[in-house]
Amino acid sequence: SYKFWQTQPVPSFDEARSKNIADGPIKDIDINRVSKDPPPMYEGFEWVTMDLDDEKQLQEVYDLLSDHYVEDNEAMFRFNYSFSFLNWALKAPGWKKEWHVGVRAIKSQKLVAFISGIPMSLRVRKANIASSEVNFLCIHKKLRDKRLAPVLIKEITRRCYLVGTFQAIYTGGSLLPTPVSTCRYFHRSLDWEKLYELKFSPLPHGSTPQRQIRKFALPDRTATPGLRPMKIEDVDSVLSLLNRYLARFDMAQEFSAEEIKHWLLHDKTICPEQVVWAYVVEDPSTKKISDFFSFYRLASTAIGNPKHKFVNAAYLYYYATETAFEDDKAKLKPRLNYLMKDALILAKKAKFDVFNALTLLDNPLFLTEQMFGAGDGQLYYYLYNYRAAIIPGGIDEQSKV
Ligand code: YNC
Ligand code: MG
Repeated sequence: SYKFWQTQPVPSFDEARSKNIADGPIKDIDINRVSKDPPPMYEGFEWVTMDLDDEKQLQEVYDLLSDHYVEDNEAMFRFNYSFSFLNWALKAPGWKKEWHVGVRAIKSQKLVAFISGIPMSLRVRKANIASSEVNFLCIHKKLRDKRLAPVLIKEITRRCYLVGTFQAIYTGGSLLPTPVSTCRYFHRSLDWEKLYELKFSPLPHGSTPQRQIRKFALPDRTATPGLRPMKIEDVDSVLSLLNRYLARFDMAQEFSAEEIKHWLLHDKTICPEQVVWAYVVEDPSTKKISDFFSFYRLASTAIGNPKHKFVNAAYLYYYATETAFEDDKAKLKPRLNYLMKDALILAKKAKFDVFNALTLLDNPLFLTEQMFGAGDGQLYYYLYNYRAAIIPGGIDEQSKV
């Protein structure tokens, strides 16, 4: 199997298991030899470049994804990336129209498949890699299992190569050759009763609904002194804090000020519906920013649920704290627990049903204490045309906790 992936510049499972892997590109790309034309499309279908500045076309991508994008294994929930979310995620600084690739049925002009990339500066250990972050690969349910996905992947690859981007990062819930890292999803109930009605949360044997509701109850007010919503004036402080914090990890995005502003500050002109929430902790006397955290909104459709249409989920996003650099390492864990409890309180106030987090960054230091439970979903991280020794993901970390 892996008939397609076998042919691609990615490490095989065997290769990835070997020791002494030297990080670096797998193959050199000569731009002059990259085809100027897309591969042939199946009869009756055509390639299109989506113009996501056109609301109608963004709506078409939304419609495709809302009916056909990622579902859980039992087909109970399907991601419902909002129009605002897509406008935010697909039009990040430096975005290129050419990396928003669609397939239309020629006759009806209906959009039936999509794949996207956005440019990003990725660091793997000491190497900085100009990459494309590939996401939102989606094929209409009626066109599944026809080997269209490899054609879409080849086309986005060609369009990346053409402009000198020879590496990519992507994530997914299915195992392919070969993850550079693996994380597990954790979930923290905010509205236990609704999650129970959605069959997202079980009633543990021997417990009662009342007891579960009480268990996940949260205070009304946050506790961290100096905590307030992030403002545009905080961008440079947050940029410095986050880039220093992320330097502690083997793989991370490298942010510019423009990217911090885009990814962390809610902008009504881009997102009519709020997608991202960010808070900073400011010392009242020195005015220095000592910590920040953020989360974003990604709802899921509750497929066929008679009572609820959506699960309103908050996902922990970037955060950082100066305690990570202090000599007294023991300060990091209590500080993170303090901050994350406040994040939960704010997410609850913003009417989220559940707060999700992965096992990456320093998350294993607070997941259990803040009553997150392990989900059944794994998230695999992949690099395209880049070989890298495996980065111990949070899963290994978590099993030690
Ligand atoms: C997947 N998610 O293994 P083999 S995540 C990569 N990522 O190939 P067919 C995938 N490859 O095994 P279907 C993949 N899913 O024979 C499947 N594949 O080598 C591989 N679902 O193709 C698969 N979105 O067309 C197999 O399958 C081949 O009709 C089979 O289509 C797949 O966005 C899919 O989960 C996922 O819409 C489109 O099932 C479809 O099933 C679907 O016969 C629901 O394809 C939505 C969904 C995926 C979300 C995501 C990241 C995508 C990354 C793609 C790889 C990018 C590489 C980097 C390129 C740029 C390089 C530079 C520079
Ligand atoms: Mg197909």
